[in-house]
Amino acid sequence: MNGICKLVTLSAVLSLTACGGSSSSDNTTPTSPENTASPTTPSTPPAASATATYELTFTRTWDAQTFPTNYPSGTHFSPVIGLTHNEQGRIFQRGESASAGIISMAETGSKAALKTEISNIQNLGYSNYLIDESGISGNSQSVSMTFEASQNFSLLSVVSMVAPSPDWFIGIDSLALFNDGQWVMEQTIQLKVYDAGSDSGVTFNSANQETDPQGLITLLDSARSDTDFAQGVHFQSEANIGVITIKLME
Ligand SMILES: [Ca+2]
Repeated sequence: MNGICKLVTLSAVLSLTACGGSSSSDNTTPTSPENTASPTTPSTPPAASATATYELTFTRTWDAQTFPTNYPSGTHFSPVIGLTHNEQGRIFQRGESASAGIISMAETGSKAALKTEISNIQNLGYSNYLIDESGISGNSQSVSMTFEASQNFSLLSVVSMVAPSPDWFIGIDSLALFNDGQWVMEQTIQLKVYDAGSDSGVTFNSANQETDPQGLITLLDSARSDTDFAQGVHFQSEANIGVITIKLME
């Protein structure tokens, strides 16, 4: 019971008096988690809040020391764009074709086409929150933002172009923020580099070279003379190019 009280306290949705109440109200009820969670038990703790606000911090770990091969000048990450959504509201998926909006973001850093696509997703009822923020410019190491989620739209997807690059980007596809009836308190996501499948350039500064027909979204693989990436991370150290941390705000 102590453990359950602790969990409930951490969730910040129920006062301690409810734990006391449940422990004294019904002596015949076993205190198994199963029973406590039953929706038909009168002493069931109230459900988690319908909505949640998170702080998201995106930090680059990409530099000339960790990824030396053909490290370009002017490195940065394009403006961050994303959404909270349901299962139908995905904006990209590894192994699938990238949308025009994802391609535009991955090749040029432009958010315009992807914003239109997200607007369409919202009109279909699959999302109600747009993330539209700055990226990591050349002279900074990180960027922070807040976003909102709701139980109906509890998946997080965000993307940003690795720049300069032919069609490479980092992203999170459908991270679950609401698990087992509770909002995720904090999570760190090591970012891998994706290839959007629309440009066949092999180094950061390759000239435009359209992939025709368009390929699928993959983790970035590279010849050793072109970049240090294999399966989206450093081929040897497995270092990541960046990291995103999300924290539930009280
Ligand atoms: Ca490519």
